[in-house]
Amino acid sequence: MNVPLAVLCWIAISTLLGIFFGYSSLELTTSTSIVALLLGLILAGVPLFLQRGKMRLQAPDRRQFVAFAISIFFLVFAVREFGQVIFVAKDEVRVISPNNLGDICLHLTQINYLASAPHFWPENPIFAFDKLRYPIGRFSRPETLSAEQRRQAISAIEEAPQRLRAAILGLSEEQLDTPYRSAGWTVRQLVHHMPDSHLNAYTRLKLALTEDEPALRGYDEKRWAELPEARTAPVDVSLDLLDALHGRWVLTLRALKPEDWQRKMKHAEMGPITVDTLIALYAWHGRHHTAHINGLRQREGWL
Ligand code: NI
Repeated sequence: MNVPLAVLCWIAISTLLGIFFGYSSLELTTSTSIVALLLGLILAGVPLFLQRGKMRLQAPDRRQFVAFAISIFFLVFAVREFGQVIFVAKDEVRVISPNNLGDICLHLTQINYLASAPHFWPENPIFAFDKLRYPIGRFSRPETLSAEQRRQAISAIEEAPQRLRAAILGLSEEQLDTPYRSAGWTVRQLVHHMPDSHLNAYTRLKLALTEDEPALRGYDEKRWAELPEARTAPVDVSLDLLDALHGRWVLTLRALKPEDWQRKMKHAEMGPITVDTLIALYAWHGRHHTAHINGLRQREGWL
């Protein structure tokens, strides 16, 4: 490994560590930046250090000397130019003209976002579209749940039908046929999607409890939601279906033995999952779609 390669590795490793710190709870601060630079230096320097016996320093020939002198000249020039367009004023990094350096302003903004809240998603307003689509955040997958987390997940599943009823209470037929976001499902499609999805979830639970690591068959939820009855049927049909289904589902869950929670199944998209992961997913799923409707009501002032 030669010196220029080691310097490139130092920059790359330090950058990756900086990004890691930025996303972690440690955050990107002056001290974590210094740690990232030092760790990068050590990791990139180790191969050089190990090779030190094999390396022999030779006096540079004339051509190497000229190349070295040109590099130093260019470096001084570049640092001076950058120093003029990028400067620090009152603890803030500023750029003289946003048009000067192409997308350097964008990169500085992104570094700023990484270094100081709000982070990239979902708090950052740049990602408002994601906020509409994932109002309670994306599902984060647990492998196991504590007894308390299971209790909460089962309660969420138990309450889901009445929360959905409350979310659409008093909406007119026209309001029910309004998409919750542009190019998204209508409220009616969301309501009919809930039993579509949860009937599959209930079946999956039963399969996991009665078979050895069953392979779960996926289904095309988008096409289910586009079938004629899913776009037009009265919402009460699905609300009643959901009441009965969740009643039976919760009875099943409350009767599970401790060892049942770790029974496995092979999910089409998620790979092998446990019963714990399954109930966490559907506790999230009910809240996720109900929040779509509540968010629409709030934005449209249908309160
Ligand atoms: Ni869904």
